[in-house]
Amino acid sequence: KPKEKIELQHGAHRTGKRTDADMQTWRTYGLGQFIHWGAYSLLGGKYNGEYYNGAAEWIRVWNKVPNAVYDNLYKQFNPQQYNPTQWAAMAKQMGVKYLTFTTKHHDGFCLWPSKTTSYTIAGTPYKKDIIKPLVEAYTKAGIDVYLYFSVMDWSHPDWRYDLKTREDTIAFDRFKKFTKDQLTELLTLYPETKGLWFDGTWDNSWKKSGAFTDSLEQYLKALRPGLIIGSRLRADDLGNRHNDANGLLMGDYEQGWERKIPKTYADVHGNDWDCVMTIPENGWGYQEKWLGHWKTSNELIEMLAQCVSLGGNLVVNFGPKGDGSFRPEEMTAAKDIGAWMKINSNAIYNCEYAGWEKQDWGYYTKRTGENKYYMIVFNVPVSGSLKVQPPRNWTVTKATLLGDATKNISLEKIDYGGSFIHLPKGFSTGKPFVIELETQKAT
Ligand code: JFZ
Repeated sequence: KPKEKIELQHGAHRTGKRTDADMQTWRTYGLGQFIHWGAYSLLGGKYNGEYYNGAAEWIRVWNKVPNAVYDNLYKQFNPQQYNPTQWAAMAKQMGVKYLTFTTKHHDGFCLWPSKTTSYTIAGTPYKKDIIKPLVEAYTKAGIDVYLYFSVMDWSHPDWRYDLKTREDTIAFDRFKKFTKDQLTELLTLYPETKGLWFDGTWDNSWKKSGAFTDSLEQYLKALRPGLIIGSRLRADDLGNRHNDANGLLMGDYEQGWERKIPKTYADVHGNDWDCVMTIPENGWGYQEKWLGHWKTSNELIEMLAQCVSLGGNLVVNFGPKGDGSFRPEEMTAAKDIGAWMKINSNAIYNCEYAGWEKQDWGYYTKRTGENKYYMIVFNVPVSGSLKVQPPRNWTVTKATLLGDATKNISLEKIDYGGSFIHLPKGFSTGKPFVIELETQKAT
């Protein structure tokens, strides 16, 4: 943050959070699903018999698949197992409230029948639009849909990484129009879209286009009032991204929490935010072999608890195979998370940062607009007693185990307005569990 305010024409246009109904809904989600699907899914991180452990959607660049080979892959895209109704049912069972889906990744392949290029789903043996039935199925299941869109486009002759010559500028102007046309198509074809998730906006060409990024955002929001766009779209007059030169967020929520989670509430700087997370270490698109560590369901549930406890949402990524089916590990994660959510989702949906002193047993969340607090417990102390220390003048009046209200959880008042929650002897669920606290504030 600079000492003196820098005059910007294309900086943040708002201080603080959005307060409208659409953004309030976004805050209640808690859990989301990301899906990366495209031509790269056909390779599954493998080329010429060799596996590689980078992000599978980057294989064209990182594993040096010849462009002529990669750019023709889509002619084999024919996902006979693609069943959007089933996808939505799986997501619903898992308990997700929003989906972000790749309409076009860095390779430029469009999963909708765009009129702006021939590099689309219409040119595949499958032919049919992928996006429309997906948006419809998820919307019908009560899950909000957000569209991922990569600005960077390896397939387009006018894409530039930087603008060094007059020719670059002329080409990139054409590219801007192409981008705007594609986005117009998406919002027109899929009017249920709640927001756009931008990516591939880190290059100098885009950073030098602050005025355009600003006008594009305003145009899209006028086209679809209430539209939600994170901080990865714009650049300010000076090429700053996410936060403008005055340290203010440009966008409706902070989009920089990628595969990492804030540790404290101070880390989120008062912004709305979500964290997008892969199950394997760094793979978004389908990888035939998960090399390295991949997260267990309990790890993912802990990440969910941590995110919601700090006022954010967790978005878990899935990378379906080229044929449209999900790998068993992902189906298991979805099932486990869903089973947990079935009992404990009161501590996730419509919950926010609680503001109570963090304890070592796990994470607090608080139901928005109510005096209900939740303890999401991951580590039971050897003593079997969980300490709760509300701020001054608050008291806990009742503690109940979610999923089994008959379990004898006793509440003992201790010094400084705190309490101990005593668990029954030998209590263990083998899973994280949640204790709901009813509380009162002395007046
Ligand atoms: C981007 C993509 O390159 C990747 O393929 C995937 O789609 C992911 C969701 O987004 O990767 C990024 C983007 C930004 C950061 C890191 C990886 N970042 O800001 O640290």
